[in-house]
This record gives sequence, C-alpha cells and structure tokens, in this order.
Amino acid sequence: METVIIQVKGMSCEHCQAAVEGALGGVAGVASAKVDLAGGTAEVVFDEGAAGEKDLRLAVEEAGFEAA
Ligand SMILES: [Cu+2]
Repeated sequence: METVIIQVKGMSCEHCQAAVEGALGGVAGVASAKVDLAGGTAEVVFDEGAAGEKDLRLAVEEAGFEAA
C-alpha cells in the first residue's frame, strides 16, 4: 500500500468533500480516501499494483475538481 496526498482545488463545501471522497473511493485499488476540505487536500491509501497517482487525479477531475 502506498499513501499519497493530492492537492484538490475547487472544493467549497461538505458536498464537494463527499464527492471527492466518493470519486477516489470508487477507484479500483483504493483502500481509503480522506479529504481535508479546509486544507484542500486528499490523503489516499491505495494499492500501487492496481492504481496509480494518475488514476487518482483523473477521478478527482472527472468529479469536477482540479487535482495537482
Ligand atoms: Cu460543495
């Protein structure tokens, strides 16, 4: 398992936070996703054999937010 912190831009409320958590949690290989709304970050624990950081950023972007 690998842990990565992704910067997420565009979150303004708890619904955004839940949307990002849901999007990340839906990626195959993700064990957990914790989003810090105030800090604009997402801490994701994932199986690096099943997913890559690119997949995580893509999921955030598909949910309508900007990932760095
Ligand atoms: Cu919102």
